[in-house]
Amino acid sequence: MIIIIIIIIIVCDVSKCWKFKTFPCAAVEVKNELILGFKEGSKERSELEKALQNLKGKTEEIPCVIGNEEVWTKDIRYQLSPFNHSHKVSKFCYADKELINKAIEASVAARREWDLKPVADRAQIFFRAADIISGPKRADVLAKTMIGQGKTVVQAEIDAAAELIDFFRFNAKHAIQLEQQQPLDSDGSTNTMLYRGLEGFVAAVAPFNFTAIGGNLAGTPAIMGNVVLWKPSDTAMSASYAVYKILRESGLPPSIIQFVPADGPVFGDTITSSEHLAGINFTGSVPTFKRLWKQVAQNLDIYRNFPRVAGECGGKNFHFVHKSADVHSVVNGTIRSAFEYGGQKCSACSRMYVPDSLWPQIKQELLDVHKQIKVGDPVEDFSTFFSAVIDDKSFSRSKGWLEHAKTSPHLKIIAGGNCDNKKGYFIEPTIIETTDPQEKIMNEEIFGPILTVYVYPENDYKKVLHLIDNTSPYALTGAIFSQDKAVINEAGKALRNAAGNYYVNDKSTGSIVAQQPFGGARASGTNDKPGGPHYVLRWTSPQVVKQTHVPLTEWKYPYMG
Ligand SMILES: *[C@@H]1O[C@H](CO)[C@@H](O)[C@H](O)[C@H]1NC(C)=O
Ligand SMILES: *[C@@H]1O[C@H](CO)[C@@H](O)[C@H](O)[C@H]1NC(C)=O
Ligand SMILES: *[C@@H]1O[C@H](CO)[C@@H](O)[C@H](O)[C@H]1NC(C)=O
Ligand SMILES: *[C@H]1O[C@H](CO)[C@@H](O)[C@H](O)[C@H]1NC(C)=O
Repeated sequence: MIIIIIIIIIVCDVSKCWKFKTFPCAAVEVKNELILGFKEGSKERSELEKALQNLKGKTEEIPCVIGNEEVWTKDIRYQLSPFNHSHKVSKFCYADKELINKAIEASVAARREWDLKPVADRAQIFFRAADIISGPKRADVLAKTMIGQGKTVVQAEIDAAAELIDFFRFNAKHAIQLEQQQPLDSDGSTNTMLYRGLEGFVAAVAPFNFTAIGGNLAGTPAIMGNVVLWKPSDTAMSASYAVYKILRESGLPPSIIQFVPADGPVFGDTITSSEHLAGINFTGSVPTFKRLWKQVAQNLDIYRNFPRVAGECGGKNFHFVHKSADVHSVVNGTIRSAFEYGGQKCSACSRMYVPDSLWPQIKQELLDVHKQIKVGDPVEDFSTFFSAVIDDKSFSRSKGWLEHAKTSPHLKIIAGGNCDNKKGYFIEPTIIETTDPQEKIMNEEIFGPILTVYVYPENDYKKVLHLIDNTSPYALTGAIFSQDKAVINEAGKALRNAAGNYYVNDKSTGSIVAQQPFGGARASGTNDKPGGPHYVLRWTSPQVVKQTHVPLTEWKYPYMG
């Protein structure tokens, strides 16, 4: 009993809790969602198989949702299944400028009431949505992520179930806990920090590669009292709409999140021309992010507030191998990091540095594993390791890199190298060796299943650390493999600015909400670390209220006497 009371005091500083009536605030206990195994014969597997079967050959119709109204425009688009592009997964429409402006008006009109709701009430909606995804809708969201975005069972599970559920639960918890961070009181007066939403709307521009990111981009600002225009990715439409509907089913009022599929530039131009733009939460490419930021700068005079511009862009993530490394970890970690989800994660390893002494062994093991990697249809065959890349644009980009590798004098393909888009957008897992560590394949983002290795003279490792830091404009993730403590220390210092998420003896991917909050600096983005407690602060504009409870009795100061 005593222990419980002490915990309550520590967790929520009781006096403030009473003051803000959020008691019992210590009750918010959140754990990471368990990742299910989907073994043959398990309940989750049979539910998933049923959900996949239900979607087979079907085309879902997805409208724009503005306020409470489903709207169709004439600009019709289709989402294709990456591994079977003759399957139209969804039919949707682009909102035009006028409709986007309508969405802005509806949002702004709904803002005040939403922002005045107690945070605990808003958070409840997201806890409920997390429970629905964790339970009755898990299979549906997973199946849509698999068929629509080409994910395997496990990749869909860690994204559309585990990560999304974690984002909703932890961000709701962080939002509630933030209320407990309050300023000091003084004799005769009390001070209160009100965590207001931003005055205006937040635009959320989501990528295709994580169903969870779409939900978080739109959801987290809403938990904090903001209204949001969500532009889902064309190639993640079906899973995004499922998440949107779950949020509504969980009690999210209309107009808090507007579901606005749109052409990127039309969306960007329209939101940045509104005086009500209060923030942009973006995930996508560097050029698109820079374009948005420049538009904001150009329109600065029209805004009521300085819009907050936050973005996560790409990466050119490295694995650095020291001669003291455990070779099995290097091989297993690199295969997963470089090839899971076809390398379409911003954290995927795409450049590796290996000492010449270890290269023969590492190369042999990489080639052995490479032979076992199954690429194909993740629905027909659950043992598929990864599937097709997302669309024809992505396919052409990877194909271009394979052609480059075949013609560049510094590059040699040692495994894979082929591609085929007859049925789906398939790229073989490809391993390339480079003799030039500054070859452009070592510094530009690829976003496909292509890994390039530079073999260095074992004793030059200090130079190589410097090289890693200076090769690419990105600084998202990176890993070092070494059993030598001094080297681990030294590398940590040399690579301090080379990655926002840095791994020692682990692969460069796989961050988990609340364990490894995620993000990088340099060209990789604004490093706001979604998945951590700081993240919610980006979406609030606090107001401090000082209230004095005694009369003001003087206007003169003592020194004047
Ligand atoms: C691919 O999609 C088409 C159109 O929905 C369908 O007829 C065909 O059976 C699918 N192929 C496979 C292998 O699922
Ligand atoms: C990968 O890890 C497994 C243990 O899970 C080990 O048996 C295997 O040898 C490793 N593979 C390689 C190529 O090192
Ligand atoms: C997802 O893909 C986009 C490109 O569309 C990329 O910019 C982003 O970094 C990726 N995010 C993650 C978490 O993989
Ligand atoms: C916006 O949300 C995405 C997805 O969670 C995240 O990657 C990005 O860093 C966010 N921006 C901010 C301000 O946190």
